[in-house]
Amino acid sequence: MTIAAKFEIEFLQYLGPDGTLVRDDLPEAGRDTARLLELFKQMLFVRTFDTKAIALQRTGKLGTYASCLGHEATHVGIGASMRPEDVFAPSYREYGAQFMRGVQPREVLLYWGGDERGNAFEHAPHDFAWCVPISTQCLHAAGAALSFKLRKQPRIAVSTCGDGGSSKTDFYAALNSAGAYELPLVLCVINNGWAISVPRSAQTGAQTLAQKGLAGGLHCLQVDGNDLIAVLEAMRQASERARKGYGGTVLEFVTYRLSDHTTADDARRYRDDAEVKAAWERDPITRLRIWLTAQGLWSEAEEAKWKEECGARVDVEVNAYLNTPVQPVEAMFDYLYADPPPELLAQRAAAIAAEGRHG
Ligand SMILES: Cc1ncc(C[n+]2csc(CCOP(=O)(O)OP(=O)(O)O)c2C)c(N)n1
Ligand SMILES: [Mg+2]
Repeated sequence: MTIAAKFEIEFLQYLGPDGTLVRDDLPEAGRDTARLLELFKQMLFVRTFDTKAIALQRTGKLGTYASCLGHEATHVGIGASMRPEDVFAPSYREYGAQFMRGVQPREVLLYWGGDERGNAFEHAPHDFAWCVPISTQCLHAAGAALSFKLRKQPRIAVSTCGDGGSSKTDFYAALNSAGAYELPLVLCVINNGWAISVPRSAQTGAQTLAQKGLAGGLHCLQVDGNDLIAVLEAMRQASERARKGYGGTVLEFVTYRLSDHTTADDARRYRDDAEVKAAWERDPITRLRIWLTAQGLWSEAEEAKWKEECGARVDVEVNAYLNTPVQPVEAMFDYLYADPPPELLAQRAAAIAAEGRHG
């Protein structure tokens, strides 16, 4: 038999679910304990924010919201691995990555509160807005990566999509172009086990989602997405390859969606409690807390103090959101067309009249 090609997919993990190391060849990301501690604190902040956002939605102060519970290590690790001049093209729940890029929590709240001004990130000028049409952001990132290559800039584009998103043509087209043109693109597939009510097992016949990149000639790696050290090391490898001109990477981060899909969903209708309970055993925050505590870098008292500070910081953001004057009703018509068609102009006038104003 003649073999045309052979492939293997590596699974990267350093810190196991019980908070102990599963291998002793720690990469730089695992030895830089000061940075790990900062990122752990950031993960706690993200969880505090997420809990508050759900409470806001439940009390009628926010529209539908997509929780990031359980994804903290993957999200924070991705954002922490990028340089300010790079470009991030997210889907809709990667707040942890976005906060590391400079997006403000108040902007996230504005967006989910139905105010598109939340999309205009004051301190993350290079990044794309949230992208709800599944995986189309992968193509935006590929386009950005192509422009970096043509301009000979040492920048990279990073995009995130879900396990469900990795079934979309846009994802395949993005990885194909990255392979064909050797683009500085990092495609992060965040495999959280579910695409709304579709489980990973029904999503694809592929053994791993990482291997999808093989078809495009990309570097591929499967990563424990609940292990911050593994996330940082995987991102380092992929970013270095991209920046040095060796082309793109597909990283599959294996994590779990501990929440409902969004606040408009009730996952108890299609998901076993036992599965969720087992997933909590792999929680990214717990395992890093155990490890940092064992290193003498963290304690219960410090956590209590930090959580209080997180709460206060989140309150400032929530107040900024709640105190943002709402846009005039006609704003929803004003950024679609340079010359709106007559039907829209009529609707615009009707909306203003319904508010009791004359526009
Ligand atoms: C093109 C397109 N088709 C369908 C939808 C409806 N939709 C919203 S989220 C979602 C599931 C996405 O699952 P996954 O990619 O795993 O991401 P996750 O929500 O788990 O982060 C679907 C089908 C959409 N937003 N866009
Ligand atoms: Mg998913």
